[in-house]
Amino acid sequence: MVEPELNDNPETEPPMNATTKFAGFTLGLAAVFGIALATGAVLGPEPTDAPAHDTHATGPATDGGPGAEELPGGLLVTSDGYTLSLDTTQTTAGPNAPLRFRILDQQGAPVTRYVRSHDKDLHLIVVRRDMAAFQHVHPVLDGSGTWSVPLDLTRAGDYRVFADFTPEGGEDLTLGADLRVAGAYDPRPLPVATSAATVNGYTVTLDGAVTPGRSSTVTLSVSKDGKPVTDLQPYLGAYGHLVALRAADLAYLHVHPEGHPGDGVTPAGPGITFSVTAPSAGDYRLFLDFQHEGVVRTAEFTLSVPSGAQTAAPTGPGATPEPGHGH
Ligand SMILES: [Cu+2]
Repeated sequence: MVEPELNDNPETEPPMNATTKFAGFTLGLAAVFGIALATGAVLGPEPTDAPAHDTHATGPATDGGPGAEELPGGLLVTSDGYTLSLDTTQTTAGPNAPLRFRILDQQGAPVTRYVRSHDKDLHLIVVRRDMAAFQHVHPVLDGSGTWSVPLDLTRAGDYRVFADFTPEGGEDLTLGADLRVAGAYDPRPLPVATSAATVNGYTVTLDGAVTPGRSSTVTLSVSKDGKPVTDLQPYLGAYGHLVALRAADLAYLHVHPEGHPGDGVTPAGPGITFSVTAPSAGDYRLFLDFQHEGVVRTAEFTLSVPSGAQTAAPTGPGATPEPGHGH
């Protein structure tokens, strides 16, 4: 049993120094905060209908409406008995930061057997929470069930790590976990919604109508130097791989390419078509990986999904971006 030092006892009068001044300041804040909490308790919302409120807050959705639908992917670190376990949840900024993690089963044992999907056993998406940094990488699995991959974490900030996989004998899952990257963080606002994006001399345009809660079709068309690209190369079993995240909470959407290379009907560009289900209205960030001339590039879009059915990207006379508006 260790006797606490005198200075740890708030009842005593220790010599005044920076530490105790700070402690006093903290206590003062706590007192103010405590008052605020007490006031909030008194003035809290709906003080008279507590029973109905409690039932609503904790009960399952039973009306069959949108609330009853399955939760989007990526919001949970544990789902269906599987857990995404990062070896470390905090690291320092750097261009070659090693990430190690495991997928644990219900017994806490690392999963070593997976069902391959889109050419890989596991897809790892790493996104800064403001969407200003994106990586889609494929870690390597060792015999003990530990995945590892180097990440480019040059830019500090809070990141979300998504593991998209199917355990042997299970359903496909996307689990998400937070990764904090220490350093100076300069969060960026979400770019405005556009129907065209440029990357390394390529222009990608977005067309389609996205309806909240329903599978919707979007087509991304690739051109270079003003000419449609018709010789896209297969990447991950398709002519493109699309990741879509809800801006407000980074919900990870289900996206499937339509058709696949070699099926006799799916062209190698310029259009790549996907089925997307947006769980709600709101802003989404889309990241399209496509391969051409041996290089994988990523085109990024902001997509605003309105309430009800409307076109995601304007078509007709209004579709041409106004001169002087960004890219
Ligand atoms: Cu992947």
